[in-house]
Amino acid sequence: MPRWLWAGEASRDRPNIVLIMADDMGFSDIGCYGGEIQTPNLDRLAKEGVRFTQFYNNAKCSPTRASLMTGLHYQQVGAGASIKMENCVTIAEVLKAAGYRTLMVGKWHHGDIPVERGFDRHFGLTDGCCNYFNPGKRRPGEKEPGRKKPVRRWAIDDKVFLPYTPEDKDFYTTDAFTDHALAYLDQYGQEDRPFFLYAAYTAPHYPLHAWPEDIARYRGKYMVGWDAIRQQRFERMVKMGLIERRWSMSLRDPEVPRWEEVEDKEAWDLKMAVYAAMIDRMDQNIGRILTKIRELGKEDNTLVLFLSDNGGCAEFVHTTPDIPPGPMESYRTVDRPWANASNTPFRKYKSWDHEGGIATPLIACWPRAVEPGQITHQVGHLIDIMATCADVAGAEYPSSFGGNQVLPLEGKSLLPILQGKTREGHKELFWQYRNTYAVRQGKWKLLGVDTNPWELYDMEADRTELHDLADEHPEKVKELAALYGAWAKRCGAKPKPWEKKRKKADKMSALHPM
Ligand SMILES: [Ca+2]
Repeated sequence: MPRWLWAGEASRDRPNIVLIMADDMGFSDIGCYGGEIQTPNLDRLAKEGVRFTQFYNNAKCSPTRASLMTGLHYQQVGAGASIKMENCVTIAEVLKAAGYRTLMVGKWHHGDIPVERGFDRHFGLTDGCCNYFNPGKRRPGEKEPGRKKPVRRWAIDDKVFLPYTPEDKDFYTTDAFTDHALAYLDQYGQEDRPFFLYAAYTAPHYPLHAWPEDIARYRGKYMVGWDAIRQQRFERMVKMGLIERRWSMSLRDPEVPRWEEVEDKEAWDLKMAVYAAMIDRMDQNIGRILTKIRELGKEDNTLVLFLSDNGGCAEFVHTTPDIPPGPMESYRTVDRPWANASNTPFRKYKSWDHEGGIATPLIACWPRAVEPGQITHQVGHLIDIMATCADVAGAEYPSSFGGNQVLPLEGKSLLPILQGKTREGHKELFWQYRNTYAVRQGKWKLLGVDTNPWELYDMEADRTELHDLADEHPEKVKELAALYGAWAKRCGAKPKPWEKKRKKADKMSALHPM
């Protein structure tokens, strides 16, 4: 007897939806994806729900958020802190029209603000990143907050702050976002209608900021070094059934030294300890949300989704090179060696369309409807989240909204997968971010970077993208390249100088086959 008894009863007993996103978190950071970071709350969600092993994002903060919110490709709607999304509706607009209470905390990263795009309430950052302890101006008696940009935009409902300086001396974004989420649930959680809560944490995006007690729990744990951490994660992932041993783990990034050769090991240990503490703290806060939902008596019919917006980040942004990571006055990144470990077993990072950039954990838990303890290898993409939310809510995805045309939905509902069935997946999936671009069709993935020759990978045999088969399958390269070109044209992946070079490079390689 299937447990998803709501079928046909959508209008009477629609689920609450809680969508939680981490920022710049690697594929294997959390415990239930092989990480050594303690994430008991996410691990419990995984145990009681389904883990996806081939779920994809858009490799970068705002492109991911645009697709996530709209079910479209970000190139169709626009993405960026100063860009207003067009030709689309948001999940909040669709669910609000269907009678949901729509709530958001955390990072938005679009040019409009959440309450203009279907959310009843919002507290958080509308920009790309900020100081965790004080996103605003220096407060009396305190040091200057570390920062990259002078001002970060923030919003509380319809009020915009440039910047937001919290009064609370114990302010920390991850905690504050959750405090507001819990206040919203206290206020609206018992209404006679379902709620949609979008909690977009900024953790563990730089700067590396965490509470001392959380850092202390990881200090020294990373003295084993990144080579050992990568190997340990790989072994755990194989054992969990998330990856296959026959895909060799990617080699250490060639720009990263062997741990044995590293000086300042304690400084490197501190970096990863702070990063781990940020994820640990996020998990503690996710626990607070889950507890609140249980207290409201709504756990059974609440769909919780958790994912990351892009892979681990290798960027080097140290505006305070003399201040160690952790406190408010510092501004540091975790850097390439540890990002390489975060993305175990994959290659590359945030901003790349290799698996290290676009593969994310996705956990879905819904006690009433989802069989516990599943792992699925079915392929999905964040354009599917809108379709899934509309599907479970019995909500209509409109063809126009507020007098504006809305582009047809690109995503497909994940509900069959949640029900343990095989879904008819996407024929192809596409990515493009700046000078990196890719298409996946079944087991094949075609990948381009700048004007380098196309790379072709068999994802069934080689998910870690170590064996380029482009020379062995020129027809497949040609077919997928044509599909990519048609998609880029249809969706407005804008021509860039590198695209002209790409065409020229293809022409040259056709003339001069290697
Ligand atoms: Ca991000």
